[in-house]
Amino acid sequence: MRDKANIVVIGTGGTIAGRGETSANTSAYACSVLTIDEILAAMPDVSSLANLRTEQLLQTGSENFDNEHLLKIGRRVSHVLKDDEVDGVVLTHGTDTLEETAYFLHLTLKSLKPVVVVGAMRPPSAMSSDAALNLYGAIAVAAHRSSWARGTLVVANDEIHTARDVMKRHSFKLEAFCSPYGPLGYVVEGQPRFYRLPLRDHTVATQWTIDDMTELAKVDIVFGYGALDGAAMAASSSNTQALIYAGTGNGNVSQGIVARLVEAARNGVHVVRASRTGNGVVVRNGAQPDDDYGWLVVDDQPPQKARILLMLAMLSAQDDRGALQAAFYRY
Ligand code: DAS
Repeated sequence: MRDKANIVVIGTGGTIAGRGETSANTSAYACSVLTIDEILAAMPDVSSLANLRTEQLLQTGSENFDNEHLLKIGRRVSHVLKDDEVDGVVLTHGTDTLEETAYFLHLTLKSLKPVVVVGAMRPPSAMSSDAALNLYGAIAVAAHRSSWARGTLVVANDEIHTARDVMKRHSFKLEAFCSPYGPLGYVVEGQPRFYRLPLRDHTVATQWTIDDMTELAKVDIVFGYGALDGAAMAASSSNTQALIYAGTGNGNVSQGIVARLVEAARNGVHVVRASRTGNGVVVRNGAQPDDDYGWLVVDDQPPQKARILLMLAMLSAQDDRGALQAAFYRY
């Protein structure tokens, strides 16, 4: 037994690595300029939580993260977790797409060790920045025995969320992250307190292993609205292998688009009805005859998480629409 856990903190940029010209710059600042070592140097108390090792994997805003970034992050985290001397990983990340990377890790890592993804809404230079406390909380969670076998976690604003559910739901407030069924727990005075657990399969219980992946399918998201026409839809998805249609309400599809999506499905493009509300389930064969059209529906996954899940499901069930549909109900 070690006296303190060995935690690797991997930096990728984002607001948590940002710097404003003045302390009043809470929303306008340069993103991804501080290294992970510079961020931690301003947090002397953190060394009481764990033995830390750092790595700078990337240095860019998460709005830029494509499939290659996901694979690169996943492979690196997986490699680090295989070291017997490592007890957990903290990944610092921009907040914009943090929920997607965290969900990708949640579904593809094969380890029971804690992995915590963390960002900040205000850079360390801003008044009332959440950067240091979020990172402190993330390290505290990663270092604690009670965080093992929980899947990938996200720490924000004193809360611990499961990567499956967490979403960024505000563009600038500190309480930007929430989960539709609530957080799993809190971080209180540098200690995690868990109150519930994710039920859906993750990490060691999934069929995907990051180490085996070289490429992910091209899956696009189309944002639905009443006046959406075929040209606008074509502009937001080209040469795609699958489409997540972020429909209104319960995954409703505007009349002018139905024939296009039916044709797409007939031509081998997977079409998934999701909801642009970001919450709730989409009922199969409810608003649309999905069986007749060859379409899929999400369970409760918002469009951006449905995209991640479908890219993975297509690795194991490329053209098997029954198996792809089952993935939405399992994960
Ligand atoms: N630039 C954004 C990002 O990297 C903002 C942030 O980190 O909050 O996601």
